Amino acid sequence: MEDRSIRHPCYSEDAHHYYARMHLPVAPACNIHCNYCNRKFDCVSESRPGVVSRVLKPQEAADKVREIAHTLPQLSVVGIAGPGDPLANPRQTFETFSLIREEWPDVELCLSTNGLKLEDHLDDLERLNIRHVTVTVNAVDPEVAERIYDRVFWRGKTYKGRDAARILLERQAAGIEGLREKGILCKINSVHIPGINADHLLRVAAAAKAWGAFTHNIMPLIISPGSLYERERRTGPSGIEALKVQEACSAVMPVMRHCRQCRADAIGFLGGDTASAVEPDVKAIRKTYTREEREAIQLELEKQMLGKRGERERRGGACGDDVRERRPAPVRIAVATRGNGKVNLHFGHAKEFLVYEVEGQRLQLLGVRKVQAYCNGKADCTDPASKRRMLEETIAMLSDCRILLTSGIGEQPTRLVREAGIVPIIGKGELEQELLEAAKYYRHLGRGAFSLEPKPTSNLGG
Ligand code: CLF
Ligand code: SF4
Repeated sequence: MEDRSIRHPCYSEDAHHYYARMHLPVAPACNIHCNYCNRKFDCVSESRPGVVSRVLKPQEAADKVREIAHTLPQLSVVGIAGPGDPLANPRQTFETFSLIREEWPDVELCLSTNGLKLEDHLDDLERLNIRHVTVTVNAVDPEVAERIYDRVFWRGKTYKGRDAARILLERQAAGIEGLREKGILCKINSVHIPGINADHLLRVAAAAKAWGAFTHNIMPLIISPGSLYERERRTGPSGIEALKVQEACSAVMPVMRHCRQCRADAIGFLGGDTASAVEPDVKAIRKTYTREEREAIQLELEKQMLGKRGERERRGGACGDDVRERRPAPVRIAVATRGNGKVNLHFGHAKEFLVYEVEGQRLQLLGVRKVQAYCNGKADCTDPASKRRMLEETIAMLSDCRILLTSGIGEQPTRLVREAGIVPIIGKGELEQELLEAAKYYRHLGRGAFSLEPKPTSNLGG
């Protein structure tokens, strides 16, 4: 069967290093009200769903796609994910998709919805050949859901409490079943809300499996300022808590680990974008690409990606001659990267870290730890005391990691990172290779007395 997701940066972990997506913020209205959302708040330094700088009209969105497709040859997916719910704005959403589909038949179209109106639009999705749909399902039990959703607007009426929850969950299930019948790939997103649905997410995972969903993306809660959850002083899960829930759910069904909780106007590689800006490396090329060049570049990237995957699979079972290499203890490594499968980001510029576990020759992405998102956009990033606090928070967030891989790090952060028992290593190369070498080096350190001294080859920061 054709692998429909091979170039989709969200549906394939490999693809996210090679291919980019763009979101078109054409859908301002929403038909439910989540207790963690307040779409009035718009801070360009933060990155979270439901936020957007400017809503576009369908034709403006189509023009934007043309501009980006010709300058970002890695663009493989165009999605609509807000800033409200795309299906609460069906005219804008489907008019935009129609324009894109007509002009760019090779681009994958993608939709993210709360699911309330999904069943009503299954035929539209099929007609436009939209093959990837995400539904955010935070609960499958109305008792849990009523603590997450304040209200639901359905068929001209507003529902609250248990009734609202029941309607939303029924509509979500019907819509997801409909996707399956039409052969449209479905990803389930769930927001992990400590104290509300953390334990319940296993049941959501089981439902996702029963629905035949492609993957389950469990995202740590990010609270919007002014939302009910902020007033209730709720907080998102720590990196470790998020990891625990993801691990538990991954026993039931595949879990997505590389989500960046994008804005509704995100453009570029996952983790490498800023609002409405092209990924810096690509901007520097200052070139426009024809359709043929785009396709040739994407094909070449696919070859590279599959080649790497093949290498990894061959390496997977292989062991070194040294018996001690056979079952080495896993090493957890945090990486600062802005994409392209490289270690290419300075620690001080990182707003997120990819956390990997390396065991022998096996690499597993465990998740993404965000820095800025947790400050809720409130920290004064220029004040030295705030900067120090953010630095300490960042290091605490990585406390379970033994190595930090980055393209550069200042003196003070190096000292604090080391004090936290994390070895900072400067890398500039291919991510996978750097991870393997860093883990090997760490194990080498561990055989003798553990040392935080710089590696003689000067690969350590300092
Ligand atoms: Fe956008 Fe979502 Fe499509 Fe991806 S995002 S509509 S499936 S193209 Fe991806 Fe962003 Fe996570 Fe969404 S990283 S928030 S999972
Ligand atoms: Fe906000 Fe999205 Fe929830 Fe609508 S579905 S209230 S936009 S988080």
